Amino acid sequence: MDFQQLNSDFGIPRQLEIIPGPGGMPMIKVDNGSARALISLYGGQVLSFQPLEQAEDVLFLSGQSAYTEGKAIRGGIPVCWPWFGPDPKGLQRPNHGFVRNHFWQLTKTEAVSDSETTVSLRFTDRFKQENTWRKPFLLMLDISIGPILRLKLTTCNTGNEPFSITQVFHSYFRVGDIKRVQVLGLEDCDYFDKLDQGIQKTQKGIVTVAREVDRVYVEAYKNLVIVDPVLKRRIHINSPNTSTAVVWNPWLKTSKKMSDLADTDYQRFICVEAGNVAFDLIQVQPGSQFSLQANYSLLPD
Ligand code: TA6
Repeated sequence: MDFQQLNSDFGIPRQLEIIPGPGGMPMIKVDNGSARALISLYGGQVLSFQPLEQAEDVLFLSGQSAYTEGKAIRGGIPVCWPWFGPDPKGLQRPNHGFVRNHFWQLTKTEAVSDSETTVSLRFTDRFKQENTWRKPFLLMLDISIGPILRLKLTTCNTGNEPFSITQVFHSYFRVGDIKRVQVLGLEDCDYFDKLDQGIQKTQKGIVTVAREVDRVYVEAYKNLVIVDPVLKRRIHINSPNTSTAVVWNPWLKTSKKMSDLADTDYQRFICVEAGNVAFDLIQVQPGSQFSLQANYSLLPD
C-alpha cells in the first residue's frame, strides 16, 4: 500500500490522514472540530468515533481483534452484506457476507466544514469470479464524521436481473456495564429469538441484558436509544430505511469460545444493529439502488 500516494490523493491537512494501522492495514484517521474517528479500508469499517467532549469512544473495539485478511475485525461497525447471518444458500460462504472480509476502495474525502468530514468508499463486483455472489453490483459507503456519525450504504444493481439482499450495520457500542444498560424503542415489538430456535416472541417492557441475547426485532422503531448510566450518556440510533433491528451480547460462555474477544469484554459492549433482515428483505431492480442509513449521536444524559 502506497501511503504517500493515498495521502497525496485523499489527505486533508489538519483533518484527515491515511495511516498504517494494526497489521499494516490502511486506516483513515479523522480529527476535526467535532470528533475523532478511525475507519479501516479493510471491511469499510468504522472502528472508532469519539465526539471531542466524550471521555470514551462511542464504539467498542476488541483489543484481541485479528487484523488478518479473511477474518473480520471484531468491533466498530462491520458491514454485513449481501446477507446477514449464515450463508442463506448453505454454500459455506462467510457469516454476514463477504464485504467485511475484503478491502474497499477509497474514492473521495471532503472537509465539508471545520467540524464535518466526509469519506466515500466503494466495493465492486470484482469478486464474482470467486463464486462468492454472482450478481453485478456496485456498493458505496458514505461516511460523515461530525457531531453525528452518519453512514449510508448504497447497493446499486448494475445487471439485468433483480436481486435480493439482507444487510445490517453490525454496530458495537461501548458501555460502562452491560447489566445496567437499557435499550429504548423496542417495547412491544416482536422478535425472533436466535437462542431459542428462532421462536417469535414479544418484547415486554424495555430491553435489558442479564444473559446472552441474540434477537432480531421486526417492525422495530426507527429511533432507538441506548441508556448508559455508568458512562452517563445516551446513544441515539436513527435508521430511516429499516424495519428490523438486532440486539446481541454474547455473555461469558460464548465470549470464552471467541478467540478475538477477551472473556470479560461482553460487560463493556452491546450490539444494537440497524438493518434489513428477516421479512425486511430488499429487492433491488436492475438499474436501481437502495440505501441503508444510520445516524449515531449522543443525547444529553
Ligand atoms: O448480530 C448478531 C450475530 O449474528 C450473532 O448471532 C453473533 O454470532 C454475532 O452476530 C457475531 O457474528 P460473527 O460472525 O461476527 O462472529
